[in-house]
Amino acid sequence: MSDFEKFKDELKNKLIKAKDSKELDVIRSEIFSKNGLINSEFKKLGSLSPEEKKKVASKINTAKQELTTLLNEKVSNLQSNEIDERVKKEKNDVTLPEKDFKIGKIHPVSQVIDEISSIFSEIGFSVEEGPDVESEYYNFTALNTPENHPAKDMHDTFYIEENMKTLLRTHTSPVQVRTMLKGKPPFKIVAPGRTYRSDSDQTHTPMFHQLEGLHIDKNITMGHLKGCLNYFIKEFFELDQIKMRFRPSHFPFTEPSAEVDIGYRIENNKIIIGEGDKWLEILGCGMVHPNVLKNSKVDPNKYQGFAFGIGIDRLAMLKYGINDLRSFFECDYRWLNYYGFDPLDVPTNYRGLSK
Ligand code: 2U9
Repeated sequence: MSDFEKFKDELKNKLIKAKDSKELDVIRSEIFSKNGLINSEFKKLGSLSPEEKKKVASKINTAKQELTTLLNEKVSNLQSNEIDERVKKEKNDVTLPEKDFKIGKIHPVSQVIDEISSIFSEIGFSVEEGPDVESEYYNFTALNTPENHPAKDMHDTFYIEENMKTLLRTHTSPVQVRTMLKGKPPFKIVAPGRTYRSDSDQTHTPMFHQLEGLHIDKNITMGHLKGCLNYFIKEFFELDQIKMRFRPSHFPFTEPSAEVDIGYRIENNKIIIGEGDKWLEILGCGMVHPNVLKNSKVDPNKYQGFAFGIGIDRLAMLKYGINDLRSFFECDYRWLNYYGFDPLDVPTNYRGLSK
């Protein structure tokens, strides 16, 4: 056996025994580099006769072919072994419980709904809920809204059916009507939830949140309404004193109706609530219209009361310094991490609402 044959067999054995791609790289160089087996053998051809040259060159080419095939097989075997090893090592059992636990955050809108519900529960209001998909009757007719009222227009209301009998509620007021129809006075409730209007710009989103209140009993007056809202605003902004004013307004479901403004001023680019000579509108209210009481099977000669409506999203922006309404609905985890609240800190008036 020639030296060439011996060296070739040696390299074949090495290839068979190679355990990883590093060993293969060394062997590849012993075969194919400038001074490797194949090139060294080709260099010797110059000193041979033409016939011998042909014979030996053919032998070298056959050996080159054999070694190339063996090397390629080995590369592909080792690669699939390495992949199998990695899969075994890095295997992830998705059914196992999460170890690296990240605590979720409460959205500022949910936090503010909880805060306001807690404030009103302190003075005897309970929380009622109702469906988002409502009938035209509970959303408009029962609330004394005339047939030609602009709010009923297709451009403002999302109708679910062509006949305009089913819609996405434009306010939470149907909840109060439903509550009165299924019970007997007195009523002292708040109704938080999602509401919908066909409106979308910098300060309006097609879905927004409201919290409405209703207090019906014998001898309830505007004085009770004023006291109740003054208490609410002070508690909500966590202040001892608040400057507030009632401005006459109009809603079909209340008479008289008013909008409530609170005083504020700007100091070092920051808004200071409760004092100052600027006014900010924060809610609407009024004494429930006798027609609404009649439609809710409550006798307006025996009972009367007040109602109010609060836009939650705007209030949340104001209290927590959030300046883009649309960020509420973008589901950006980093935003929620920054503006969200700890799920274990349930707001109560005793402990401080937003501590
Ligand atoms: C019943 C009777 C009366 C609820 C009221 C308002 C005034 C009001 C707005 C506040 C901001 C809507 O989100 S907002 O744009 N709401 O101004 N809401 S009185 O009156 C009712 C509700 C139910 C049975």
